[in-house]
Amino acid sequence: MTHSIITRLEAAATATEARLVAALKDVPLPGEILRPERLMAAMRHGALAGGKRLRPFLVLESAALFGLPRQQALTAAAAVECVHCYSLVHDDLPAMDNDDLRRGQPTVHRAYDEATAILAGDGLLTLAFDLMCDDATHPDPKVRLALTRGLARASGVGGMVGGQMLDLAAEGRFSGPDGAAGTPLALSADEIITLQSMKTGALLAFAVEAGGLLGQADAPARTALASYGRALGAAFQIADDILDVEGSAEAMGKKVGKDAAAGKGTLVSTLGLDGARARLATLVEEAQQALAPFGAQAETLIEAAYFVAARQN
Ligand code: GRG
Repeated sequence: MTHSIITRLEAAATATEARLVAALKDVPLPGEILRPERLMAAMRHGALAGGKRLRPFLVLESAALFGLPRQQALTAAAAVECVHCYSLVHDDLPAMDNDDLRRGQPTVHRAYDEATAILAGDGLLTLAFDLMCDDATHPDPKVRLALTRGLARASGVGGMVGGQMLDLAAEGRFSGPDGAAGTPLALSADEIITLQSMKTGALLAFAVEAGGLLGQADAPARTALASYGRALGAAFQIADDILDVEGSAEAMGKKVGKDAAAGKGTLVSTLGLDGARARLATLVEEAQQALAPFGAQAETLIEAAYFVAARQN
């Protein structure tokens, strides 16, 4: 890992957090009546208590390929991070993963209560779309509209929310597509890849595509970014599956060993650890090749693919 990617990740995190702090103030915006203090505090807990800020970093770095200064891509980056933070708050709820720890801190429903955590997640999701529609996101309303729709498609029923639904079915939480109630489904590697591309890949890939939308990139550049984003998203999830087996709760800031405990099929259980590591290496290679048209300009995004594969949390 080079010093430069760490520095750039930290800079993206600092700038995004400043944008989130500004968006999460108690003072109501025009059109709002008042912002309940407890709700805002819970939202700040969910959005500001740590995190790598990888998705905002991807928005900023892909926008930089088209010459956009960081400040001009920051509102879109914060919008994507709000969706990510909402998904973590809701994923940790008792009805979902029932986790006590996230980013090394008590989860929002542990720090507050379940109903407040549900509303904090709802608030972060709606705030994401408020930010994406804001004039500060881009001066051209057509660009803002494309970003807003892209975010909705990546986060919604055919993306993250749909992927979470398939994930619950795979854990056998209820009657799955084959009618097996209460038992984990034996998914094929292809089914796992689809599920993961929805649950975690879609938002990561959108973060990359958002840079192209902000930069009003031409079709070949957008295709290259989409290929990179897909490979990166898949690599991120395999790395997560490997960390769930090999990582420590201390480094991860959350419980590990959850997939095996839930009897959940992952690419590690399907391909084995070595098979999963080999696929991870192939995906990193694919991500790198996808960015070839950008030459040396894409160095940071290429390094990001290596970072995602090698990360310890
Ligand atoms: C509840 C609608 C809904 C969706 C939840 C993304 C997701 C779907 C759940 C997250 C559960 C999880 C731990 C998935 C594994 C991959 C993942 C998204 C890890 C957390 O993302 P990082 O590593 O987290 O980018 P930080 O804390 O760095 O932001």
